[in-house]
Amino acid sequence: MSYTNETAAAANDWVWVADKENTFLKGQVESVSDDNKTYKVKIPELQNKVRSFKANDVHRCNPVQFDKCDDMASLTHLNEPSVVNNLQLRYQDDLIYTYSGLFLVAVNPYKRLNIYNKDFVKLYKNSTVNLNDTSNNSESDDDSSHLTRSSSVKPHIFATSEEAFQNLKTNKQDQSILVTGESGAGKTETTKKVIQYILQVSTSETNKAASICFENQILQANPILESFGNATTVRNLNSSRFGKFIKINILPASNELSGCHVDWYLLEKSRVVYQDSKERNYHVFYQFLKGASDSLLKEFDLNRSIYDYGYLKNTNHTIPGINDKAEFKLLDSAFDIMNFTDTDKKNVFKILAIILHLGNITFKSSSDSSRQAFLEEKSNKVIGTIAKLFGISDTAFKDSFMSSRVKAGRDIVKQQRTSSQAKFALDALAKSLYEMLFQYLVNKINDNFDVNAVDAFEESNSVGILDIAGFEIFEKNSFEQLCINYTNEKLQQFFNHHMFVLEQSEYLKEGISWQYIDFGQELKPTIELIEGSSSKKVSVFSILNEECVVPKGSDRSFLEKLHRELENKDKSADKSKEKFKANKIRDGFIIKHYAGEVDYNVDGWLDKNKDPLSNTIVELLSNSSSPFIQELFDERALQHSNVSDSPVKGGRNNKSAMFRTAAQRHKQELQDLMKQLDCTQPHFVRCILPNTNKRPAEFDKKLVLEQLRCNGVLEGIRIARSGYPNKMDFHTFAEIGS
Ligand code: AOV
Ligand code: MG
Repeated sequence: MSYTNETAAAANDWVWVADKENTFLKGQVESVSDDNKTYKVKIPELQNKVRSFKANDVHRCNPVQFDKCDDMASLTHLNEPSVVNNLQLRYQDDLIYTYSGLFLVAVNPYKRLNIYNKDFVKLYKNSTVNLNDTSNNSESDDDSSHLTRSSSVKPHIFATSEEAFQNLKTNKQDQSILVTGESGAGKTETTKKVIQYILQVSTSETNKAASICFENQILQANPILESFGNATTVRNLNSSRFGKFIKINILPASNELSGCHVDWYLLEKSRVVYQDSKERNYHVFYQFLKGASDSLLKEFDLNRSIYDYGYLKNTNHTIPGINDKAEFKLLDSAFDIMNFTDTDKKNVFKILAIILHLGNITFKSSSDSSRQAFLEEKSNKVIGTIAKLFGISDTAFKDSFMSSRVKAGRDIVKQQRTSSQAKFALDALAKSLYEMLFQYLVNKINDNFDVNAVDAFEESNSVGILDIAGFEIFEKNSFEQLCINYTNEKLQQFFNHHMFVLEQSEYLKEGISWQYIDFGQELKPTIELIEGSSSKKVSVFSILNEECVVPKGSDRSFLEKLHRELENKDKSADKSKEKFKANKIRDGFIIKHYAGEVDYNVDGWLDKNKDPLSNTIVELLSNSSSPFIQELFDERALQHSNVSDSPVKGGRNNKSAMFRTAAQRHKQELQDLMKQLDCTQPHFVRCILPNTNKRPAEFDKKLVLEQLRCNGVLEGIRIARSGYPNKMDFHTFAEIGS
């Protein structure tokens, strides 16, 4: 990538040159061709060999005084190799935090650093400076102060947290800290550090006991969320399989914590029934089986052996450094601190038990062409156990997944399912149950925060911390990747727009006339391609939703329709069509995202988008004799009327308008999130994975460079460089000049 405003190198200059093996190497320019298009460069690391390079692959090195600089925006020569090199030099010295203009870049150290203790909190507390004090802004009609990090303290997540905290207090404005990065890059750890810092600086002196109690509850939400929402993956032993936005409310005048709220997004529910080899199911299943008392397990007809459960037995269940039994104790005490009663806890464990049993119902197929499902002998006992735990009859439960009701003319007839259909119905139930349980837990946590929230005369403001997976480009990309990449596209748009507003206001302050481009607009066509808009009705989501309701809709018909409706055959002026490409060879389509082209494969999208629970099962469970199960499914019944296997009867279940597909739900949740973020002053943290071996002191330049491209750091530099490259207020400039 070449950057505007980057000065060209001349003979004798030190430069970075592209190199396949090393990503880039340092060299000295021997000569430049007359047309400035080719460079001959001598490379010490290659025994002083002289090689030719195209101008685009040659970038100037920075003078040595910029080595390990705190803010990469201050580099004289701002280019990809210089940015990566600076991060690498700092990483070698355990300087894991670096600024890049508005971003705080955090490279995962993969080792415990002694930089988060109380002394560091003290160091960063009150360390911000008021930007408005240093500039002559008397003409500005903006009377709010902007407190920013001080250059006297080193880059740190505490500095970013402090900046947010002080701006909240001074401007009485909500703040947000947006943490993104790939899996294993350190988002969740970073989020915990922000919360730790905010809680430590916001504890009230006047009401200390209550404040400490509330602080403890906020901290204890985490073990619950991690037990149920995290799992061991190849990339991260403690990978969050959901996104979250935690808002901590603070009273600006008294520093007092006044409330907390958790929102969650995109829980990976497929993990409940299927995990790749070397990965695990959600932590809580192992914690529960290893840590629960004998009597509790007996009550739910469970034993301790992980190998006895279909949804767990193929997983690698002992993970170095993770003690499930001890974690169960922590979970249990977190439940107590969050005011879960014994009955609440039992209800939660009951759902886990039901899910484990659901994975043990197995089938045989009839040998004729109907492939009709038959229960294996041992499954009858399991069905009895589940039905008892659910508080419904055995036969009704069995019926709900062994057969479906279909319309035949005017009649509804019962049709036996095949083994794979029956298994699908059970897996769908297990996945939905788990998601409902997760929702229940988050609701309980939030209710508890509400009850304990401080009733104050003064209005509170919040610091919201977003911990959400970054952009993903895998070998095979599915619906989940589209949702996460769409989210990141929106967040990048938010960043670009924010940068535009800030930059614009700088120019206005200085009275500079400048047509600054809103780079947020650049992302609009891709976003519209995915979610549609009032002027663009046909989008990937709209076509997907439509195929989920039309009779005989399938992944294939969805793909054909996508190709038909979105491909830019007529080369129309519709900009969003430029972002779409059909990929007929790989049964998919390509979207040009800001971070790169992603090839999506549509296998299973209709199932992933629909609510897979049948109405029969929802109706059955909403009439359970267990009040807890009834309550869980009552809510669901209200939202449910997807004609998946039978038309919904009248009565309380008939609220068809409320049913939403996964795409509709995510779009709405994201819109709500963006609305909230729009009202905040944002702070941006980009976490970087230094290597894929989870090892300290190992810095893979290529891997880091790819992430900088995907996570908007380099995009941020590009935007910054399209404005004025150096900024100095007029008075300082005049002083230097005189
Ligand atoms: P993630 O949240 O970005 O991945 P985590 O925050 O879980 O990644 O970090 C992964 C692991 O890296 C942690 O378990 C720690 O071992 C280590 N780590 C990260 N940050 C630090 C730090 N500041 N100090 C020490 N160790 C750290 V994912 O949730 O998978 O997208 O879905
Ligand atoms: Mg995480």
